[in-house]
Amino acid sequence: MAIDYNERIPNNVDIADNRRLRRALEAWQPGYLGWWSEMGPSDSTTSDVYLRTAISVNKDGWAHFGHVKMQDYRWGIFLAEPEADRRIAFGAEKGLAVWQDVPGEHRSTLRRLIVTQGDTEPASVEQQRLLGLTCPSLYDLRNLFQVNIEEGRHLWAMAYLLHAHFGRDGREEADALLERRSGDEDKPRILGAFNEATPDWLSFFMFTFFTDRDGKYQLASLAESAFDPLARTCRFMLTEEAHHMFVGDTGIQRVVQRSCELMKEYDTDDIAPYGGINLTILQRYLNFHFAVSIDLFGAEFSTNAANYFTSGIKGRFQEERIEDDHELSNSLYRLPKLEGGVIVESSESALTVINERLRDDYIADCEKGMARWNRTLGEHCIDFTFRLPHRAFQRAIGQYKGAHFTPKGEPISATEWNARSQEWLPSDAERAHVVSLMQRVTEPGKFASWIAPPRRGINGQPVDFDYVHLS
Ligand code: BYC
Repeated sequence: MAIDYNERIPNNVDIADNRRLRRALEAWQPGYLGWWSEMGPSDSTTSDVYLRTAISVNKDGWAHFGHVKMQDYRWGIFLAEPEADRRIAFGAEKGLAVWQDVPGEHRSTLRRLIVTQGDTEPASVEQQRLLGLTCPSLYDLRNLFQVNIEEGRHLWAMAYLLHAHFGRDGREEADALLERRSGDEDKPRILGAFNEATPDWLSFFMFTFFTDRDGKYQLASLAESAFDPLARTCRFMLTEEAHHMFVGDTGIQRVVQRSCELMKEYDTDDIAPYGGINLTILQRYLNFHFAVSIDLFGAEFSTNAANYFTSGIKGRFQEERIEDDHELSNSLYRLPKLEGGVIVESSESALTVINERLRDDYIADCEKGMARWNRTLGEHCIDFTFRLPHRAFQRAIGQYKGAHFTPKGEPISATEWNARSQEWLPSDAERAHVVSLMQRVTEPGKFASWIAPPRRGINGQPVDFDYVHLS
């Protein structure tokens, strides 16, 4: 499963043997490179960056480190190794052999899911395009570029599936992935969170913690798919995704740590005058990013999701570890349900609330990360606790859309929401303060005033390693 970097498009799927596919991908490549130079990280082309590149998909080869000029980076197509005699693990065809080609009856559904997944990847690169200009350190700049490069590769992964399995309409969809733009009024990206701005590094860390984590759960569900090429693609993408969440998790932890240090040093909760970010502002950013990210799981009650499951297209998180019949025709699942403006606990057909089950798994994972930030507060004896807002807070998708709730989940009127939402979401002035702190730091081992250094460097390198040679 070694990857040959001498090929025009490095890959482990033998595109050399398939002339039509190779030509189609080679025809898409210049468009991709054009998109990257227009929308990829600003001012990065001549930088020499300590990047992780996959040289094979197995354990020893997927994380190869070394300085690479951004303009020389080679994106490729890598699928996890096939599993011999893999069987469908759930739904009506449970136990049958997985599909190597797209069954005609599932073609449009699969294409739509692959396009939705693929659309998020370039979107996030577009959202993060200008962050390099205000990096808090070389270490962080390197991590940003690593995340961007890999999101670009994840776009390749989905574009490959479209080209290889969906003929002409697949090619058209792959082209359209390069045409939509995050936040564009006329041709926006598909899902809400991917049209929000990422104007500062605090937003970036929140995004990589909360929104990339949606990526983990969606990819894990698609990694269960009966469509084996999709499952194998997502399995390999998941190995890379872990680093993106690490960037968010440790990034926020370092901001919390620095805020605690400044609070102790100046004996005040208001550290804004000393170049720090107040804990209340961090909580408001957290509220915003959590709410936007849980919308990405779709509606609580979803016949789409039930159909994906029954037909074997998209499973649950770690489907094979769940102990049930994997068909769910007679199973119930408990969830909060909005009835007459009030949230009640209800048992519903497990099949129709698959999206909510995945959201539950995601929320439990977010809680673990947040507990680590709270531990940092505890270590500094600071009497403050970060909390995830209630899932009904500030929602734009599903049953809570249009209703108003406090972060504790109490229903409130639109008037009260309008009067109080600034208590819970970052104000324009707070956002402006965070943006004002974003001053570029590029001396190895030095960090901006609002963030602590990491505990250790990348791949065993020291924290003051020359992670990026700026040109
Ligand atoms: N925004 O029945 P429902 C990542 C639409 S992140 C706008 O619940 P479904 C990454 C929905 O399309 C992971 N529209 O839908 C992270 C439907 O429209 P129609 C991305 C939305 O299909 C960071 C209608 O509402 N991957 O990888 O069950 C950096 C009814 O909804 C939204 C995926 O999402 C929304 N948030 O669930 C880089 C996996 N939510 O049919 C990368 C693929 C719902 O009425 N996608 N709608 O026209 C899916 O599995 C599903 O499409 C969704 C939605 C889970 C998103």
